[in-house]
Amino acid sequence: MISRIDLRGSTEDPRGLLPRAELDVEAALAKVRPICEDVHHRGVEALIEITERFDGVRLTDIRVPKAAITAALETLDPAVRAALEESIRRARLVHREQRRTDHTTQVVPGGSVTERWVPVERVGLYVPGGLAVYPSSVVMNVVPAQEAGVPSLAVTSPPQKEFGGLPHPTILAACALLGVDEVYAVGGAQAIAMFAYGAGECRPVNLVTGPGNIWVAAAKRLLKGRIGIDAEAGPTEIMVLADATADARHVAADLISQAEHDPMAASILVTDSVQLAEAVERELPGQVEATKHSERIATALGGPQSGIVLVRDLEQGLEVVNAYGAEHLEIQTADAEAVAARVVNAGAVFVGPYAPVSLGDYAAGSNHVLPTGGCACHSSGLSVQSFLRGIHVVSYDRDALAEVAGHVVTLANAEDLPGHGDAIRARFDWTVPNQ
Ligand code: HSO
Ligand code: ZN
Repeated sequence: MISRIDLRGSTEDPRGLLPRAELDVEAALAKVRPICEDVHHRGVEALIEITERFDGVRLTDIRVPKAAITAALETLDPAVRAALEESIRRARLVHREQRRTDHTTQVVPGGSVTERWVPVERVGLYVPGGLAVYPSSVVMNVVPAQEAGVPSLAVTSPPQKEFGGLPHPTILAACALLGVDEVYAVGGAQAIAMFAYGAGECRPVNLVTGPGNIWVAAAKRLLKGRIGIDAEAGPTEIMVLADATADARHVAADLISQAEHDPMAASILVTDSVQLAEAVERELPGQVEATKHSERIATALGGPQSGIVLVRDLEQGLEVVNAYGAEHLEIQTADAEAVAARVVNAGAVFVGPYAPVSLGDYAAGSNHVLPTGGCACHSSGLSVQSFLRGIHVVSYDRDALAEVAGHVVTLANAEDLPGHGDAIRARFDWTVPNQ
């Protein structure tokens, strides 16, 4: 059901030894390019045709009517509504504290640099609608954007045949709860093109965030530059670092929980306990069989991207963890806090026996749009920061400029850019020496 990788005798860098599902985004580019060009040139007409081809839905309008959004909330199961409201409340608590305040550094008397944090003006949020529907992803995208103060925000999600060509009603209901009324029934690469170029009622956006499939990732790669993007999301990953104190039933359940997303999902247990490894191996088949999406879970767990990694000790375990840079990392060890403090590469860390990834997926307050594919080594998950730009505002008076003028002219000349120096010298009637 799940393979074993024994690194106990290995002294090699674990990077090359850990399997990882590679998404061939480059190959998808060729298919995505004509779709994006078509949307660029023909706008709504192209969107309607492409949507009919890929989603089997003939849209009359790409925009979801406001009445449909309101109706979705009215018919939402009250328990789901309460859960979403709590998820939103917790996410707001955490993301509100991520807001940044402008800061001014007085460099010299009369000379200062202020870093002004300014929200992106218009953002497009992509909410996938493939194997599963993700109202929780609406929360995770919209809350940080709103807390950052983004003034204009649109959501798009693929139309669903069984819901009359609208996005899934729980997605619409989540939009309603969050006060989002600009929603489009467009998915895939064409949705990213719609955001980038604008089409019909959808004005172009500055930034697109949110997870999606390979077509969405390819369109993001193609259109990056014209628009900002958060990340090219790959299949989800869970890594669990556990010792003999961990409960095998919990570990197995957590590995299964993220494998449920995608047959390409990666579920990896890293442990120094052969006993735990064996117990998890025994536990998995029964739990997999008992759960709804057992087929795709079995594929994910049995795939080369998943496995149980045996390590000599937690020291080596941490090496593996930091080399892999998992999207989600659970620490289920005796002194979980201390071990977690030594993690430097992970999208999010879940500490101890009562912080499973599922909690973070829905209601911890943390964000679940996280870097995959090892991108955690250089990138963060979605946060208020993702929707802000820091603008340096430089303010110098005559005396402050005079004080540093000589240095600027010297550096300009050292770079053979005398025109730069002259822009300084002109302000002092060319009295600053040209050296
Ligand atoms: N684990 C997913 C997020 C999610 N899980 C949404 C359930 N719904 C990627 O972080
Ligand atoms: Zn999940």
